[in-house]
Amino acid sequence: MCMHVVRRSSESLRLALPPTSYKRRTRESAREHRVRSAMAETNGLMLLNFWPSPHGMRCRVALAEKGLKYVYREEESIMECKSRLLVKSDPVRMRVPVLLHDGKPVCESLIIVQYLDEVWPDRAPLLPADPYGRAKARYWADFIDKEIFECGLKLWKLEGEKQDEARDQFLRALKILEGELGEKKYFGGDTFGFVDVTLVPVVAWYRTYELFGSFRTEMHAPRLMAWGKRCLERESVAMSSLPDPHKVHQFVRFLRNKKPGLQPF
Ligand SMILES: N[C@@H](CCC(=O)N[C@@H](CS)C(=O)NCC(=O)O)C(=O)O
Repeated sequence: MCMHVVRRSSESLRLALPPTSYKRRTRESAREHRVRSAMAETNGLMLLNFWPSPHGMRCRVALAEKGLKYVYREEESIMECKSRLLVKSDPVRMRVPVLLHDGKPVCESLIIVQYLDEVWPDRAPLLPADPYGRAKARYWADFIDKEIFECGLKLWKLEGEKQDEARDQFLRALKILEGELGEKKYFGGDTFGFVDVTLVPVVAWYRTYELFGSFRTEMHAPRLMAWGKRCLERESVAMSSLPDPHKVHQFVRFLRNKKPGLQPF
């Protein structure tokens, strides 16, 4: 019955449209159909991302930790223009990552990770159960955002004294994080948690930070390096979620060399 209705409606569509628009329409509806069936298998989840984004990597690791399937959509030319879906989903900042859940957008990586943890609290919980533990985890996540990833941008976007200042700030932050990790296996203790998810994209970015900032992380933060290796052994973090550090460096080098007024690197 249903099949019949579909066939009849597509036939009348074919009769009503000139041949080229008919083909375009059917191609579009085939694509929409593929997306709809993929969405049905994926808890209604879709991630808009750009592969080198450390913020997007967090979301991918959190989704993998929770064993959630999702539709992945790459914003291929985010530097030049944004897709209509991204503009509609985050009209204020138009930045990735954005998680769509049943079509509703959730923006900002740390908010996305916390949202996933609230909707699927029983699958690999990421935030501690007690309010004080949660407050502490959020404090460290905020520290990592500002002192590692925001400061990391300055390592490749700046030169001279300003870059030196950024390097000092970055290395100081690594030392502080070494202290916070201490002898623990993960920031979350024995279990991989919210702070680990927040910081782990640094593993794909170390090489870039080191080459632009002229330092060796190993010399300043050996415990963090060991932590990074432990994280990489997790299925959720293994290269399906984190890109090749060499590829990240090549990409950043390309961006930097396009910036006017800076020495090519
Ligand atoms: N605080 C945001 C940062 C997101 C962000 O900076 N996204 C970058 C990619 S890493 C972006 O979309 N840049 C494009 C633009 O700003 O136009 C988060 O945690 O999600």
